[in-house]
Amino acid sequence: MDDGPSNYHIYNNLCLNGGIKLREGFQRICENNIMVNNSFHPHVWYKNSQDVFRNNIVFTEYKPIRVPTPWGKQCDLNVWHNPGMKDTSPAVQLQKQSALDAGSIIADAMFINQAGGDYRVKEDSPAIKLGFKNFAMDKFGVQTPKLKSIAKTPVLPAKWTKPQVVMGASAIYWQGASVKELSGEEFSAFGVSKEQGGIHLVTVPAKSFAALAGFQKGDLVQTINEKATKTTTQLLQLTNEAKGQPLEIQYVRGQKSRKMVMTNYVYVESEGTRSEFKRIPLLGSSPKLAIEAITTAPETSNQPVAVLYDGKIDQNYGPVFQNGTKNGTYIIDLGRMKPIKEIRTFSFDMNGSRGSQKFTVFGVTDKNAKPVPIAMVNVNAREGDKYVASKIVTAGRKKLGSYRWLHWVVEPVTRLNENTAFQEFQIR
Ligand SMILES: [Ca+2]
Repeated sequence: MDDGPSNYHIYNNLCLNGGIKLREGFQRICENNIMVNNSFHPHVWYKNSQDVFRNNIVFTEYKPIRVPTPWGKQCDLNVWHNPGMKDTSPAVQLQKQSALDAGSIIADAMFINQAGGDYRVKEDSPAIKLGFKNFAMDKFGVQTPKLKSIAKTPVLPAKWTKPQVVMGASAIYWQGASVKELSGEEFSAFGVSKEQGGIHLVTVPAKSFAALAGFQKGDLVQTINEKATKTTTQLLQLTNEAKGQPLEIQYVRGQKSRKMVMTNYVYVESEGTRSEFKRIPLLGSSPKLAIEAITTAPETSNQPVAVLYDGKIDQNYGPVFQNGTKNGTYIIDLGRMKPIKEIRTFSFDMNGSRGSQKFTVFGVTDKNAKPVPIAMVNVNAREGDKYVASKIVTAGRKKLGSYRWLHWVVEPVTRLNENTAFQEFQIR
């Protein structure tokens, strides 16, 4: 609802991929709706708008734009659907967003038959306990038989196969170590204040860049080049911003602050462009390692995988994972173990939205070996960018490692959970 609509009652809607947006206005009651693969979008509300948002089921965090907290008269008793979750937990992130939602929860909403389009919830659903009421799934749209006969049937959205709520489900890697932000009681466990914070190195595998620099499991990285690393995003960004210059790192081990200088590390450069790449051009055939084959899991659509190593950048989808697919994986086979110095990835901003890149590259030495995390890439296409390029390198211009296979594990990059239109993978 755009531009000032007031006094509406919005209820019993099943939104297939779309969310519900309420722009500025007064006295709207939005309740008992389901926003599949999407959420609530309050935009530029007035203070004291008296709006109500309750007993809804959302699939992601809220998507607000400039709404003063607390949000309206009531924002509460909503369920953030997290498929497969056994228990329920308070929707802390929603509470942070609205400064309300004290009774809202994260839980599996227990839909009766999501794949078949029946989004009624089972009797023992936690949504019912909060006051959600099932509504008919066959009374939508036009009602007369004549109109029904010519009405189109909507396409049901792909079912989300993985929980979308970040609860330690998807790992974050830095220099081969898996890392985690501190929360709750962990601050005092490390002997640091909430203001200082830090990133916990949860595992530090032998021979990883983190281990080679001297880090150990349980270390807490607090600053890089004198800037705080309170979030994993900051940790990765500050590493990339150093562009190969030494990283002066302050960290905590055994409740004592320590320092080290890291010179051999992995970082990512990126470039968005309207036409030609200036800093990250396509490699010619000579420095490039030959790709023997690419397979994907699950299957991709639109174009064959061979376009990912034909040396060209198309204005097309490429072999793309279906909307909503998380952790789609491109598996690159180099034929045999080869030393790798650099990994380049190119994408096209198809429909002005699929150029952004969000993926982790893993190296695999043999069929039974565990994939080794090499680097995480997170680049947003800017307005007007036609293409995006990223480059994974080491600061010492040494090798990233020796591997036979590389796995590009990708995540959706748009609000509608669309995946990147990858155009070319290059390795040398
Ligand atoms: Ca290509």
